[in-house]
Amino acid sequence: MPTRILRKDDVTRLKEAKTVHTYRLDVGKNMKRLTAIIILAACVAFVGCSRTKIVPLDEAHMSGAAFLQSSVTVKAGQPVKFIDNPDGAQHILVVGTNGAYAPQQGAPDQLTGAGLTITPGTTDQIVFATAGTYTVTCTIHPSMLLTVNVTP
Ligand SMILES: [Cu+2]
Repeated sequence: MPTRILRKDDVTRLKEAKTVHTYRLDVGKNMKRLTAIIILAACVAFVGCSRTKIVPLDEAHMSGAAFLQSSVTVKAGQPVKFIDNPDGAQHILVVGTNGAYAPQQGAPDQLTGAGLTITPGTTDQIVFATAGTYTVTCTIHPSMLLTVNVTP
């Protein structure tokens, strides 16, 4: 193998080359880390998006000016859980449609007349004693409608 005496320039160039080489290695490591982070983030995002929240049939969640479910189903004598999410608004629930109370045979007393006032972060359990189909609305937010199916 031929040899030659290195001049000062050559030494500098070699040092620079080594530095560049080391730098490339670091980029390689960082790319692996970055790739791992991206894959991890993608997994987290995927799991987050694909996770389906299973809500029991007897729970009616409210957020903002809406029921998050269109219907609930309970057996006669079992309570419906009206759950006002902490990020929600105050609601006044009555039996009826479009924000107006409409008397209905068998409807729970709490949902008649002035209605049930429910505040964010609270849950009210209302027993439907009589089988039937009821519609619950909110006098503050007339677009809120919930069908309550009460089975015998
Ligand atoms: Cu409301």
